[in-house]
Amino acid sequence: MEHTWRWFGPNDDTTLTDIRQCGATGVVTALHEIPNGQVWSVEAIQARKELIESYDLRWSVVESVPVHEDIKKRTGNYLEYIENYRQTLVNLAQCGIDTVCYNFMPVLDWTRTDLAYELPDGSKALRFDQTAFAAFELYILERKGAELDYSDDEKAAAKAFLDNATEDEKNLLVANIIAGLPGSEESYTLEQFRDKLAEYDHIDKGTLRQNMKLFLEAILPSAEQGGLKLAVHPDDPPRPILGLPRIVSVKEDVEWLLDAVPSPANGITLCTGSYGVRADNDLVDMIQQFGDSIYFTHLRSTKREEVAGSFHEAAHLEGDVDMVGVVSAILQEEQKREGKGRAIPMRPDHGHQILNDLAKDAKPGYSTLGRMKGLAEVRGLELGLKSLMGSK
Ligand code: DNO
Ligand code: MN
Repeated sequence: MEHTWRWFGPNDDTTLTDIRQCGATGVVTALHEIPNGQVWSVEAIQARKELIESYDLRWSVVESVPVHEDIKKRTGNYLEYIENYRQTLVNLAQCGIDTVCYNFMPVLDWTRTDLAYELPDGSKALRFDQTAFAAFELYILERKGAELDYSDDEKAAAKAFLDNATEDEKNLLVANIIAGLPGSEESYTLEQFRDKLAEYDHIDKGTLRQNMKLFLEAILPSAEQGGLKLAVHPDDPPRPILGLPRIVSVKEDVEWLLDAVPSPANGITLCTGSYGVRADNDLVDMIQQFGDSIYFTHLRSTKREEVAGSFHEAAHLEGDVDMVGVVSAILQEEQKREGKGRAIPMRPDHGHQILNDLAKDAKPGYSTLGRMKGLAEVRGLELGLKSLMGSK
């Protein structure tokens, strides 16, 4: 595996020097300063690449080139945005970058309700509390039709949650959901959020799939020509929320995707923390099945809670993800590729807020020390497994 680290650019508190010291050799980043939908110029890409290389690191993966909402809905300026996306891919390829992560989640990127969930040892984790989310959806957002998705017991629990919450807690819950987590391109007020959701009223799963297929058909030939691999990130959490369709959540979705637009440029990001929230996603099985279409991995674990749909982020080698099984399946896939292509880039994805980072205003999920711990643990696991497998 190639050990990489997500870096949010020159303003990130975690510096490129820190990243090297944490044990990564590759950087995962994006030109976050360029507004969603605009072309990334060769000059801008090249300058960022040279900066990274001047620290003896490599720009391993672009995460993400964001997909404009108009493309997902096929409304407004979608044709122009698709063309800009294609041009950005051509420019990235020209600069020698070969892997691009993206996602196709409507309106929101990843979603959590609690960004400072205290664990028994005093560290903090990110959490998705389904009851809090229901409270938001049913009684704060008051989305039409949402009540249909909930049982009477769930509604009562959501109501009780809200009755017990202070104004500050309610405001924080709303902000956590709609203000945009690190890496999200969008951030909304409650009013804007209602409008954005309404724009999807006529878009169901089938339509969203069709829109994704048409988008990929338009960009994949250029990606393929430039030797680029696209790696779609799964929905997080991996299920429909807020009445929005979600189409990259389970194994069948990936089967559909790879089948709908066959191309060596059409691949996936195996994010174990996202897919792993569902007990019916067998990660080892997915790695074996999608093997040569996996171009990037996010390794972390989650712990499902008692209330269905609720989970929090666990330490990298704990929780529900069988990390030993996952890493050994990835290493077996790499063995199969022997000689062809490069090591599969992995990043520790999120980490807990621990030690000195607890006193800092760290980006949710992206504090330095928690990710350093996660990377170190996964690297140790990898080294041990490799030695058992008799490979280097
Ligand atoms: C969260 C991330 C997501 C992911 C995007 C990929 O930490 O895994 O923000 O980067 O969804 O496009
Ligand atoms: Mn991820």
